[in-house]
Amino acid sequence: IREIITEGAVVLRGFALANEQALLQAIDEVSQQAPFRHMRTPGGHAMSAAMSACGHVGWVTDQRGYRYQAEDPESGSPWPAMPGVFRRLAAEAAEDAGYPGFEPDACLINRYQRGAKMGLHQDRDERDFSQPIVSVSLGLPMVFQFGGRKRSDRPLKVPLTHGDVVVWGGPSRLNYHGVLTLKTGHHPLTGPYRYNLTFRRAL
Ligand code: MD5
Ligand code: FE
Repeated sequence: IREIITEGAVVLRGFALANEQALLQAIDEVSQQAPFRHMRTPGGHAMSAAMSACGHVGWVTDQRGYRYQAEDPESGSPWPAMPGVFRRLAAEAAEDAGYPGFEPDACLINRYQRGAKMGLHQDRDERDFSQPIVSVSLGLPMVFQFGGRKRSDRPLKVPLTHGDVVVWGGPSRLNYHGVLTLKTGHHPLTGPYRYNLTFRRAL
C-alpha cells in the first residue's frame, strides 16, 4: 500500500513487517556495540530520543555542532557495520518509491520512549540532496509532522505505526519535519519503545 504524502514523499504501509524480527535483532546487535545515548545539541540540551548508528559514518551532535563521523564518540571505535537486512530493506523501499540504486552509507537509529519527541528540523548534513532518506518505524505508534520548505509552513500530521516505511526524496528532501511526543504504551515486540531507522547517503 503506497500513500503519497506530498511530491517526493511516499509511505509504504507495513513494508518492514516481513523483516520485523530480523530488524529488531539487528538493532540489538548494533546497540551492544554502540549503546543508545542521549546526545547533546550544540546549545547544550540533551536530545529526548536516544541514538545509536551503524554504517561507514554515524550522525553525531555535540558542543561543536552536527556532523557525520566514522567513529562512535563514546568509544572512539568505528560504528558497527550496517547489517545486511538493513541495507536490503532500505534499497528495496527506495526502489519501490522511485529511487533505484540507493546505497545508504549511514543509518541513524532513534529510540523514543514515553515523553520523547523531535522538534521540526531539516536534514541537511548530507552531501547530496538528490539522494533520498528512508525511514523505518518499529514498535509503538507515533505521529509524524511533515512541514514544508519553510519552518512557518503548517505541518501535516501523519500517524506511523510498526512496520511503516517512508521514503523522502526529490522535492520533499529538505522539508521541515519532526515527531510529536510519544505516548505511554506497550508493544509486544519492543515494549515501551518506538525505534526509527533512518537510512542516508551521507558522503
Ligand atoms: C524519526 N527522524 O521518525 C525521523 C524520521 C531524524 C528524523 O527526522 O532526523 O532523525 S526521518 C524523517 C525525514 C527525513 C528527511 C526528510 C524528511 C523526513 N522530510 O522531508 O520530511 O525519528
Ligand atoms: Fe530528520
